[in-house]
Amino acid sequence: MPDASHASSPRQLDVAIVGGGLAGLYAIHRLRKLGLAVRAYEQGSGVGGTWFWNRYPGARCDVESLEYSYSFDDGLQQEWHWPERYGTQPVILDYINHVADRFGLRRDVQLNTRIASAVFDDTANIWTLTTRDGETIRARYCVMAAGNLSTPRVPDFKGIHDFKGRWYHTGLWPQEGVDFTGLRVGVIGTGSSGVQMIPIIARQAGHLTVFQRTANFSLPARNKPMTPEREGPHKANYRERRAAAMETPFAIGGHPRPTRKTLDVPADEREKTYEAKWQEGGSISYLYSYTDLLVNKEANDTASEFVRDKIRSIVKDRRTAELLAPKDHPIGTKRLCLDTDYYETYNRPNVSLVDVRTDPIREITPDGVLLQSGAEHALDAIAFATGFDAMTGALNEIDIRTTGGAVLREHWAGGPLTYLGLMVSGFPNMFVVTGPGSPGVKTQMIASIEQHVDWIADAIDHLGRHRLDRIEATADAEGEWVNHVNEVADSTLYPLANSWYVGANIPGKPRVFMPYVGGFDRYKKHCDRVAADGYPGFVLSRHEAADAASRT
Ligand code: N01
Repeated sequence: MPDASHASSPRQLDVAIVGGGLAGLYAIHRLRKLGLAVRAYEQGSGVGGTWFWNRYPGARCDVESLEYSYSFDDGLQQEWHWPERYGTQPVILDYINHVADRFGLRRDVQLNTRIASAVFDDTANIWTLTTRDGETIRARYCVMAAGNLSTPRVPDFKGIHDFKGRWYHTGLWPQEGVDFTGLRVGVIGTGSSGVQMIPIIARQAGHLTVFQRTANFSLPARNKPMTPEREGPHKANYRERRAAAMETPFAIGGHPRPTRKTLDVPADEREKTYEAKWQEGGSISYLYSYTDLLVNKEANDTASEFVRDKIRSIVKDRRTAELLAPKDHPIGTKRLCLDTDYYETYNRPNVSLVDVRTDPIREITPDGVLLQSGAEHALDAIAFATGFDAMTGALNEIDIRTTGGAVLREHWAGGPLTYLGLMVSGFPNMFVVTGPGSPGVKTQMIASIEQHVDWIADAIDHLGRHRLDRIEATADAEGEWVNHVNEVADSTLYPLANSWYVGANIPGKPRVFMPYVGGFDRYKKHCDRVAADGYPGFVLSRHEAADAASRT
């Protein structure tokens, strides 16, 4: 029920921020420094976004923690100690809470609050946001920091609500955790979440059945404790390292750029390189073996086949190994998974792999999973690792419109349209952090968050200093940018994969390649140039109503 007490006194802000994850928190910090009244609205009962919700067993970042952390404050990055090469979900959530406390951000975060609608009044030049509880907020600017992988999706399986056991989704994992000891457990989905979770659940469960529709490439993470020898030199040159990361396509430093094309290198030398990278662990290093792995199919085949052979050498049952060896997409064109003992897990006597590509799931029965063939797998619990309505899901769940008649869901009906991934034509003063059309999800995400929030803060500051109060992307600039994003994607192997990058995991979602894959370095330079040149592609103006008000 709407709470009528809110209705009479809308909160007045300079900037309303939707989301209290890594992006929303940094936006509070950065925009507050401009003297603006800001507030973030977060649907969770704590800050942290992705790292608040994704508490499934084994959840861990696949970018090294010395990279995957905020860079905006040197004191913060010097004092925080990461205990391992890759942060676990609890450690990353601790870090985010530490940041919230250290910079006094909590006072500007409103938890347990879901934004239901955001309406821009073209005449008054004001956004009005309404929460699910009926509170209204009025703000000059709106920053959508709602996340790219924040709308969990469980497939619409018939019978799911009659299942007698318990079921879970990785992105909505219970805070108190789940004890699978001795149970017959099914995991549906083998993307990054499934691949991280499966080895841990296998150690607890009586029996684990993995339902795989598409095999994914996974590389060993080779996680290990942080050592002073690793941490000390990194922190001694932190600023230089961060700056160097900005000059790379993935915004991740520490990996020398490749210089040679794959097929220019003799096969035996290539094998040695792939082997060294496999032993080193991590995905960037492997994809950085040669310059052309993501643009030349023949080159990519050599890297893909190396990993398929590794899978065949680890997994003892030949049929299982062949099912696990991906053959439908080039390596790296879907998000590469990082794992600890994923393939080894299939050698356990209590783990079985079921191919639901050839024999799809027909329905969930009260007792388990029923396949089209009639085979039934009896289960006590099901863990859905079936992913998210990525990149557009969170914004499309909010009713975003203008009094002039623009409706975001309609504008994006054929796929998301943005200029630079930062703004949408027809929706003035609404910024999107790391949205579709930006490289965010293809990079070290916190670097992309900082780059976007800094750009947004600079734009708002620029408006204020020029006595302007309205910025809007033009339809032409948006169209040209969307074409550019597509052209860049089409020059790579990415479109060969059915991935969430193209919305393939959501039935009926328009198939559009959403991230910008031209590289963080190129993208950042372009955004910087746009700002330095006075924001071509945007219309900046002083709103007439504000003008009139200032004259009276
Ligand atoms: O989701 P996904 P995710 N029947 O979409 C399957 C980030 N992340 O949560 O490929 C059967 O990748 C689906 O099959 P298919 C990271 O960016 C990061 O794992 O559509 N199966 C697929 O196997 C990642 O890419 C980290 O054929 C069905 C799986 O479910 C992103 O989040 C950790 C099905 C979904 O895989 C999403 O990863 C975790 C159906 N009806 C996540 N529907 C780290 O930092 C879907 N599937 C390590």
